Amino acid sequence: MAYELYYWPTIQGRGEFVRLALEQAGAEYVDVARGRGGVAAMQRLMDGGATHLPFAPPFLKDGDVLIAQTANILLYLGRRHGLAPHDEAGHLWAHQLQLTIADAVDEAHDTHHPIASGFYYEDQQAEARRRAADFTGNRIPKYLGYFERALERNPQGDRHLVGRQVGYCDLSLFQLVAGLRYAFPRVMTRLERDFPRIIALHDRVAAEPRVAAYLKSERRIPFNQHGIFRHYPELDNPE
Ligand SMILES: N[C@@H](CCC(=O)N[C@@H](CS)C(=O)NCC(=O)O)C(=O)O
Repeated sequence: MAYELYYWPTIQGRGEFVRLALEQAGAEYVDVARGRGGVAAMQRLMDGGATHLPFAPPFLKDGDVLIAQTANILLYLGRRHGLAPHDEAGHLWAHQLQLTIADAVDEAHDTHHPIASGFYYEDQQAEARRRAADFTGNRIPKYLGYFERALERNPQGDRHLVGRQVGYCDLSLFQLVAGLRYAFPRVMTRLERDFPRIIALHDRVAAEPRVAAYLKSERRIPFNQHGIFRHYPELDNPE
């Protein structure tokens, strides 16, 4: 039976981390809200149509199993599709890395919405500038420095974050880099030379046959100004 992925239909957002795992696994899935069911089908589950109620998308339905929270979904898929180690320590390490990527994604979002998601960007622009200056000056280097070290210390080689084959953390790190490049191109141009292992991993993931086919397909919608990663030139502070 095909997985059902529920996510907002017009943005990559957090759904993209799940899509990349499904695509790399070669798993059959239906992107429900992009299809005939639309957002209404997604809303129905959140409004009480499910026992294990999701708070927010993305969520994944596998028959009777309904799972929300991006890192939790990837924990589930990782085990089933060989995208994470099976032993407990390796499995938890992959989950830890994924939760850290999730933190970085939250902070990337907060650069353009530092006060509240419900307010317009224009009504929090001054705070956004301050937040983005800190994110680009301190937080991106700290997060990327951490993942660079994690790659360097992988006992099975620096081509992957965990183990010796492409896993869901590698796919997510690829997506984090892609998002940061879209949102902060000038900052990233300046920073990337400090993180050669991450950039090499990004390029290898993009060249994985299933990922490459996905990136060229219509299923991969472009980054846009409604997603988590948004490009506001005034926030792309290269200093
Ligand atoms: N921690 C959750 C965050 C989920 C989340 O914030 N989803 C967004 C879309 S990317 C949403 O629709 N949020 C609605 C809300 O928070 O009210 C995850 O990683 O899945």
